[in-house]
Amino acid sequence: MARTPCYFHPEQLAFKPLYEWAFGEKIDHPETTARAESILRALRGHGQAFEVIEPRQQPLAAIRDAHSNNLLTLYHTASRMPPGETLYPSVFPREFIRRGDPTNLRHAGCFCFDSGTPLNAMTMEAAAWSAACAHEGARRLKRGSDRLVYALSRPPGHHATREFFGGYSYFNNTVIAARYLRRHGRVAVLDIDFHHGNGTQTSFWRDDRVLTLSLHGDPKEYFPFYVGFPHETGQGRGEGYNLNFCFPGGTDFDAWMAVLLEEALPAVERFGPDWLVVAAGFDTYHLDPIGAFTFRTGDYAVLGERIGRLGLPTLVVQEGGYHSADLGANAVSLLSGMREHLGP
Ligand code: OKP
Ligand code: ZN
Repeated sequence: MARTPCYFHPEQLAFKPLYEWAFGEKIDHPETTARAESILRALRGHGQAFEVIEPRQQPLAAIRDAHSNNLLTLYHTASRMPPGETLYPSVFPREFIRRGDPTNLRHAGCFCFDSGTPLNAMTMEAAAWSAACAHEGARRLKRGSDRLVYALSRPPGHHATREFFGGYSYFNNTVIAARYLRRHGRVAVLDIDFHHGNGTQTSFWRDDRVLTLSLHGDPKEYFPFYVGFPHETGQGRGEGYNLNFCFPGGTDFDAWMAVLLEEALPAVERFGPDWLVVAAGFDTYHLDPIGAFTFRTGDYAVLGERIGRLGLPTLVVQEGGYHSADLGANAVSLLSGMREHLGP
């Protein structure tokens, strides 16, 4: 019985953000290596259903297509930092935002939008391998022998825009995968992370071949604060091809699921995509330290089953989820639900 291919590269664990400045408060950084380790353990524990595969190469051309030269140059500059040193952008010069020098790390704030996304010598390696998972996952899906593929991308990506990193995101793994699949048909991107996928929305803002949908905590209250509202529907040819669904803190699975079933999934079906990319965050979990919804482990299986019922070839790209201990179980729950329809 065929197993679901799951992409992960061990170098993704070489990057360890230690702390975050959150509104002036120094907190332990939520985006730890323990997250990926929890998922790996769970996948390997269900070895009859999942096969962990190392991506073979960093997709540098695809990364360059999705991101500015400056962003790559900045990460390369950071690669030469002394090991053990970390840079937190803290000067964000609005007036000189277009005049940043990416070979000067003190200018990092020109390419970044928040203070919680550090740079060090390993950032580039880990982020490039994280993108590789999504890119090779997309290529594997395109081959046609699997209807479900999982990219264990970490660090996450959905907040990164073409020119700006932030929200723990360096390269937008979901965008890189969707851009690859777009060459072979129409793509729907469904973002189920607790946070709005602003980088993904921005990247396909004027695109009518990629439908972007995001269900998330109301940006009035939650990161990224400035973007992710329902009136943002795209522009030009892309008008009508971006959908945002906002929920207040405390939202439970049933209320969220009602909107998915009545609005989001029908919109996907009307669009009629050839490919589905799910930006899968598990910070909707009731024990998550950042998110504010109350989903349970079993809920993700129900969610996976409903998404799988669309019958579309599906790439799941890992995004957030910060309750490391249960993260693996939650990811396996979602994927197992999807396998009911997209399995072998
Ligand atoms: C990433 B993902 C200010 C606080 C910012 C950022 C949350 C990023 C979530 N430094 N908190 O969508 O799971
Ligand atoms: Zn999130």
